[in-house]
Order: sequence, then C-alpha cells, then structure tokens
Amino acid sequence: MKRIMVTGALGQIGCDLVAKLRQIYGEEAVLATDIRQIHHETVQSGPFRTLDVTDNTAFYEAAREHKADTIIHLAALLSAKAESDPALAWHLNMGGLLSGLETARALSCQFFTPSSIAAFGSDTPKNSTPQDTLQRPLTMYGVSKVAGELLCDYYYHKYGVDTRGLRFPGLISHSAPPGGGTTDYAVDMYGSAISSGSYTSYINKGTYLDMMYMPDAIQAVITLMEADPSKLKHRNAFNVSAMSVDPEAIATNIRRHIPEFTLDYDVDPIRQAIANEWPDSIDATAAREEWGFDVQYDLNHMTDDMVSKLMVKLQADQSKIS
Ligand code: VAH
Repeated sequence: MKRIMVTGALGQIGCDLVAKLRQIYGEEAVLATDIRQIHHETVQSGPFRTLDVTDNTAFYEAAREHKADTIIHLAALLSAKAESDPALAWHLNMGGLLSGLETARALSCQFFTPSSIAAFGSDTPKNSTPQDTLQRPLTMYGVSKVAGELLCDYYYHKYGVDTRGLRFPGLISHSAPPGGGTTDYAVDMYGSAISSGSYTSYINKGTYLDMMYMPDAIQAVITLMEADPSKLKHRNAFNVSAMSVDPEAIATNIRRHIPEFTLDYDVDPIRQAIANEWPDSIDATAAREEWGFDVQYDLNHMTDDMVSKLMVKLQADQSKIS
C-alpha cells in the first residue's frame, strides 16, 4: 500500500482507520471519501472528497486522480438500518461494492472491504464458527455480506484483482459513534456508564456476540493488506475476533471502574432477532495461521482504555460548556 483511497471515511471504522493510515503512510497518501462532508479531523487532516460510491464514474475518477494503488471500501448500511430499508441496503452495499471492484480492476488497485459475523445464519455452528461453513443469513445485511464475499472472490479469480476481507465482529470505539448496527449497544453502554452511570440495553442478557476493540480491528486491516499474498489460502473473508461477551459481561467489567453502574433491559425485538442469527463465538485460526492475526485488547484492557478515553472526552465537553 502506498496511495490509499478510503470510502465511508467518516464512519466508525473509517475515522480511526484514516488517522492510522495517515500516521503510517503520510497524510497526503490517504484520500478520505464519504457521502457527507462535516467538520471533522478526518476531513481537515488530509485529502478529502465527497463521493457517492454507487456512482461508478465518480468512484473511478476519485481513485484515478489520487493515483490510488489501494482501495479500502467501507461505505455500507449496517445491520439494523439495512433491515429497515432492504432495497436501499442492497443498492448501496452491492452497488457501491461493484463500483469499487470495477475501479480496482481498471486501475490495478489492491482492494479491501469488510464482511461481518453477520455473514453467518442461524443454521451455522454457533460456537467456534469455522472459517469455511454454511452461510445462509436471513438479514439483508447478512445477504449483502455473503454476496460481497463471493463477488470479491470472483474478481480475484476472474480478473486477478488482489481482493482481501475480514469478517468483523462488533467493533467498539470511543472516537466515532457507530451508526445503525446491532452491536452498537456495547459502544452505547460505555458512553452511558460515563455520562449517567446506567444503561438500558436493547440486546438481552445471555446474548453472546464476538467483539473487538477498534485498535485491533485497524491493525488487522493493515496486517492483512501488507501480508504476503502467496501465504493466503483464503481471501474473502477471514474470521477475526477478540472476545465473546454478553451485556452482563461488559457491565461487570465496567464496574471495575464504576462500581455503582447499573444495567437494565428493554429488548428491541428487531435487533434481538438479528443478534440471535449470529454466532456466539467464531474461530480465527485461519487468520492467525495465514497472516499472523493477533489482538492486543481483551475485555479488561479494552474497558480500561474506553473508560479513560471517555472520561477525558467528557471532561473536555464539560469544560467547553462551563
Ligand atoms: C452491525 N457493527 O452491528 C455491525 C457489525 C457484527 C456487527 O457488522 O451491524
């Protein structure tokens, strides 16, 4: 990777990924794009342009003008939003992906796009879900993720496009809010614990899902994209995870810092039904063996960092008000 174009750069992954890529490869080397333009560090700290990823010509022109050799395509609707507007989700998630792959083919770019644990359905083995197994999701988000994995593999086998992907678990971060996902409850819980000392979860206790702290997710993208292609037996997409937790496990861990934190439940049937489709825990052996996937953050370490970073943010916000 030398000259990188990122789509969905103002999203939960995009904000942190663009910052890290600019730190490693240089600010001018990383073009951030998004459908929105807002006042944000990602826009201010290097090249930025607005982009509708479903516009093939605009996608191609942005990458060509940037002289991109790598496309990191993040723009998509997440699970809960996708379920509320399946036709829009298919249009954006698959139309945007096809634009990106056609651009990568025309300009000989390396190509990354995330898949998700949502690519598995309720008849997939729920514990230590294998890298290669049944994928019959019944959510539009899951359908678009499985279709996306197949399309990326097709572009590799048919045209030789160097496509690579990760099946991300729920991602937890403090810098940018997630938007329209199901695992967002975990991010919201940390924020509420700091701001109000309590949280009402829309996902029920005992609902185990794979999660990962954002720094580990960002490092996984970079390590995979820099990996020796001759070592890759899989491409789209690798299972990766750092932990399997339910709301109670996160709450118990938060109480190591905020003993009086309280958690109760008001379950959202739509997002609970989505979560019920997903594995309890996935097996990341292939990622470890083929390109050295590893994580630095377990639940304790993630909570320590989230609480300290959110405390700083809250104090900064309070000083602005006073
Ligand atoms: C979502 N955060 O909740 C995303 C992710 C595994 C979940 O794909 O939709």
